[in-house]
Amino acid sequence: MAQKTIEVEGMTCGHCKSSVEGALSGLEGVKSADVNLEANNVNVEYDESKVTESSMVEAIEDQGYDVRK
Ligand SMILES: [Cu+2]
Repeated sequence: MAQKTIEVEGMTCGHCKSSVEGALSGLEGVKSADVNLEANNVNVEYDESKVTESSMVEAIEDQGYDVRK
């Protein structure tokens, strides 16, 4: 199991938090996703044999947020 903190721009409220967490949790291989609104990031625990960082980034961007790379 791998863990990563992804920096995300544009999350402002509980709705943003649940959109991003929901999108990530919906990916196969993501065990948990926890958004920190104050830090503008999301901490993910995932199985790196099942999901790549780029598909997680894509899932976040699909919700309308920018990922700081
Ligand atoms: Cu919001």
